[in-house]
Amino acid sequence: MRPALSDYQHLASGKVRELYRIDDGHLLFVASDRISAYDHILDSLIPDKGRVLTAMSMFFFGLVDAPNHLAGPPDDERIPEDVLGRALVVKQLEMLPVEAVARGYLTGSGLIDYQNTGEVCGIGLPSGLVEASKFDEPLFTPATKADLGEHDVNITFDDVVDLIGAERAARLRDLTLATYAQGADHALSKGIIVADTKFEFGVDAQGEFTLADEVFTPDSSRYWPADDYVVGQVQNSFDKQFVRNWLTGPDSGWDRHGDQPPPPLPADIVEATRARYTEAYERISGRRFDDWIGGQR
Ligand code: Q0N
Repeated sequence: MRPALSDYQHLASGKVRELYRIDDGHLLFVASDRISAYDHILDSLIPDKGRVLTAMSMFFFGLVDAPNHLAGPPDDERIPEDVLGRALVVKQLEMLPVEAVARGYLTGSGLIDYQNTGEVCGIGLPSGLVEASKFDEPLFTPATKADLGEHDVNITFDDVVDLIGAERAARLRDLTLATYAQGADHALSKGIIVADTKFEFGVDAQGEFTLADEVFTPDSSRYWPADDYVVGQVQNSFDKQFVRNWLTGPDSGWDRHGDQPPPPLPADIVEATRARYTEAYERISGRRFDDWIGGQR
């Protein structure tokens, strides 16, 4: 008999993820079907999104060399029925107070900082870079976690040294860049550019640096279709482009710079977005999403 979710103490909420306490040393990490766009959590759910992202994260935990926080299989008996397929039993870690970001391309807050200072996180860059420029070597661009609803703040490597010490900072940088290279090289071989990604690391009871949270999902990373990559312009999002186009197009009636929440998505936009998530998983993993847990229920 599986437990109910209400048997577990709720510990933390992200925009679209939740964390519960199972017991001393174990947590339940739950991915929802919620989706965000333009810094809003939409009222519409994307069916299967939580299961797809959980399947993707599991695939990449298996692909990369870094130790991870998994503490049981995806069908673990400690996972409640109603979150089966979108929840994982994980080891409780001592989390590092740094968002470990790796960037292979210049975009987002990296581009803003570059345009203002010529640097990203204190790293001086050549002049002439533009939106979506590929770096010669990926950058470690740490940030500090902001409160819910706020944006993370980019910090320098020296700031990381001040937060966790020189030895841990160097280890965090090296592990972040090595892990990004492994995941991004694999995704690119399947036609998806992972422009950047954010990891959360913790330290386990043995002092080992351990990957936590979700890894290489389109929520923690920018996924771009490799076929359409053009330097100098904003790239399409592999997963959210239908949502963005509809929200900013003539049919939504929504002003993204105004003070209203976004309207619910039409069913065809929901379905197209669901199909994009599934396509990304199937292309990257080489597995069928129907074979993931919960697919036959
Ligand atoms: C932890 N966060 C931030 C889920 C994601 N294995 C762990 N051990 C201890 N703490 C954490 C983890 C993990 N994963 C991670 N907060 C605590 C992101 N959360 C926000 C809420 O939803």
